[in-house]
Amino acid sequence: MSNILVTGGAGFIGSNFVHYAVENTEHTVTVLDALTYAGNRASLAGLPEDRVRFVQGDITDAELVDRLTGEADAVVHYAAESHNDNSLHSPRPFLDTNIVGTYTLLEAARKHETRFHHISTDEVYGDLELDDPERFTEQTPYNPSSPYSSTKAGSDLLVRAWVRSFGVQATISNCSNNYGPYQHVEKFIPRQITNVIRGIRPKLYGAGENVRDWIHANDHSSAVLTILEKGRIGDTYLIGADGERNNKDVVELILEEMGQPRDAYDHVTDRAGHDLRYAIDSTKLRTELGWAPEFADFESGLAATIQWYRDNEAWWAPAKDTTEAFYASKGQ
Ligand code: NAD
Ligand code: TDX
Repeated sequence: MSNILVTGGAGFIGSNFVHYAVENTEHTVTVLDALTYAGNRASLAGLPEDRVRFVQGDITDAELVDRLTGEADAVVHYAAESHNDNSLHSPRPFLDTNIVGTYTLLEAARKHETRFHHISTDEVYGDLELDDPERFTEQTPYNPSSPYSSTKAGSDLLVRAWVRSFGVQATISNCSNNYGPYQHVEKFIPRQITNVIRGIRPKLYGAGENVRDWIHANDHSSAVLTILEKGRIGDTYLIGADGERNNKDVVELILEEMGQPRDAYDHVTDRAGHDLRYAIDSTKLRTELGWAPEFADFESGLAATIQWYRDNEAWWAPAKDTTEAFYASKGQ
């Protein structure tokens, strides 16, 4: 049994990881989270106090990070500014958290010789054509498009350098688009579900032909635990569940599942520099470490996610109006 320091553990994927680790392992968890607009203490409600400790603080606070890392057996680093649209409007926090925050954690992991796992994204590879025969692999060259993905790419490169230059015991994973409970209403799937609940028409950027490769957050969690236990130090692993869908199909599925006409959505102003397609080849993780996704059926996972948002309006309602007002100000 070990103590894992989970940065960003009050965010979407981090909180899903904490729930998953409590249910499926013996580990204890310390969450370090600044509770930005994206963090929510309520996402950790109901977890046993003897397994999960919550510390509110910033990953750029070197003294705090040093102390907590010194107390941990491993660090799993989720904390980030994570939304592409915000990065186009206000890039500075992305540099502070994603670059300086990762640097601060790496220095602590170096000093205390702590096992470090860095959570990253498929967006560092840029985008694919719709008919590209090859998907992203660990060998694909970095080619990020947005302030968000470029700062994630920068953080990955810092991890690689700290492994090579200072012997930090780190691994990296780059995952595709996650869906599931506790995702902020600014993101595509929760935005459309909560719009329908509120009687607002879903909003599709451009023609809706952009493809994302969807994976359930629990499958991301099981992959991260697998890499933490069995991954080769210094290596990168791509995480994906063969879940490619275009945005138009996803909106139509949501509308159908929620008993609305499939065409009851609006086309709105497209995202600047909008990546066309992401697709992950996760062969390395599957063959070398024996991982496989459990939630392979996107339709049933989406239906369960819709039900979660129906059942948990108190969790998402406080953020809904400000989020929609921000989108409306940009014609989205
Ligand atoms: P999120 O925005 O929902 O959560 C981020 C969390 O980090 C929040 O709780 C926030 O309070 C916290 N945080 C932000 N800045 C901080 C700081 N300076 N110090 C401490 N805490 C801070 O993000 P998410 O969607 O859960 O993404 C988590 C990680 O997974 C990110 O690193 C992201 O790049 C990566 N990722 C996300 C996806 C996806 O589909 N959402 C896919 C692949 C990879
Ligand atoms: O209202 C919307 N309408 C719409 O058509 C929103 C919010 C989004 N979209 C489109 C843009 C994308 O093509 O849906 C797709 C998904 O958008 P997001 O949820 O913003 O996700 P994306 O930009 O693909 O990035 C996500 O996956 C990779 C996460 O936010 C990142 O943190 C992760 O790295």
